Amino acid sequence: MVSARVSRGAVLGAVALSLLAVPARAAAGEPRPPAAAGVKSPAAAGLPAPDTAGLAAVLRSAVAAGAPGALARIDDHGTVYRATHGLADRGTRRAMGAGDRFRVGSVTKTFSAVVLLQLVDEHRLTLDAPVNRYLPGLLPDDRITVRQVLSHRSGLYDFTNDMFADSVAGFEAVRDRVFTYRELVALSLRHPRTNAPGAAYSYSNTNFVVAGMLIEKLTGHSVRTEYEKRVFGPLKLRDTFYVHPGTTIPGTHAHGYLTPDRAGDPLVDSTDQTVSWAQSAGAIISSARDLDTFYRALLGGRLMSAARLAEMEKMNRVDATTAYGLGLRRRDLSCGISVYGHTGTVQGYYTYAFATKDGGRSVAAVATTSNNGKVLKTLAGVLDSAFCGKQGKRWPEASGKE
Ligand code: REY
Repeated sequence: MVSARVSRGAVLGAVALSLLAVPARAAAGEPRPPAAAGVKSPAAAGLPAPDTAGLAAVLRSAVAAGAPGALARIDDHGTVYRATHGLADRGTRRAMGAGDRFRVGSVTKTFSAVVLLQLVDEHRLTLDAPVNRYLPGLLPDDRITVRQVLSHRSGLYDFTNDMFADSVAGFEAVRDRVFTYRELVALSLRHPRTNAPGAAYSYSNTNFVVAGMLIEKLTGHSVRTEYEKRVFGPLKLRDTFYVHPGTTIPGTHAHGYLTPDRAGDPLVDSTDQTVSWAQSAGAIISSARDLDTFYRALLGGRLMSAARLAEMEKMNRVDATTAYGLGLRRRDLSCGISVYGHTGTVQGYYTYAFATKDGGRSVAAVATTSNNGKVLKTLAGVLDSAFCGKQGKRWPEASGKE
């Protein structure tokens, strides 16, 4: 039986504890929560309390299913819950730390969408204009609009399907590669479009490569400069970086381990890579604290006008429990609550980062493997634990059984 210790203050330092769930007031210096600390907004009052034991069980199950480590953090109107399990580094056997940095994969797409929606607010970009108005001749169909790109309805084929058909060989072939955006778009255009512009949702990294090109074209700056100036800086995201084409994660971080396709083959330490295959579609590095801050700020209306946020939150249904807006997902949870955020997959890391519609409560979690569907499915349980409380689905104990 794993003990879950609960106390106020900073994370308990005792590494002997394999799991900590620590509610604490947001430390001084952290961005102010939307409501005064300790004062529950009406929305928060309507939400069940987070299920910290459930959160702990989800992380244990993710590790039992093959992730070397996992962490999660809930920010709820100034109260913070942190949980960790397993190892940050299999080499040194350092335990996972609640503040460890990691690669967030496609959570990057929300950051890219935020920059573009700010440019819409500044009248420098029109969502329903064709991409080719800003990037003449880039796409083979003048009808493809910016809005279709940001909502994955452009029909542009996802070039990563070919790239990672063999997970380890595909990864090793691009680990140190530096691609231009145009090279990535060219890989996509070798294939026919998956649908006519606007006709269907089809998730594709190519869309957010185009998003990065739009950012650079319209601003005259790198995406890194724009992320820093518009989001990382104003929100004081001290753990958040865009280092492309650098290959290392600055500071204390969790190692990521890619699961090979062949059962029984050893995990591959995939921490260091350029992530040049993703760039503005997936190369941001962050921490659970910063992702919680980011989504609370976004949904709380602090990153763009209310009208632009409403555009971002206009959803097309994807499946029974998921819908997609502009660089933003909605997940409809078992208890009837819908939350907004994004998932991310980059070799060695699965990330979930979601918040309530008013931004009052957010959760971010990572498990440090990928290419392991069982871990991905298990980690989704953090959403139920964070937002549905004890009304959420029950998650299995450390046996790893689903
Ligand atoms: C790319 C392959 C995943 C990951 C991807 N990530 O598109 C973007 C996202 C940034 O949506 C890789 N899968 C894995 C394979 C499958 O290699 N053969 O699981 O690490 O987050």
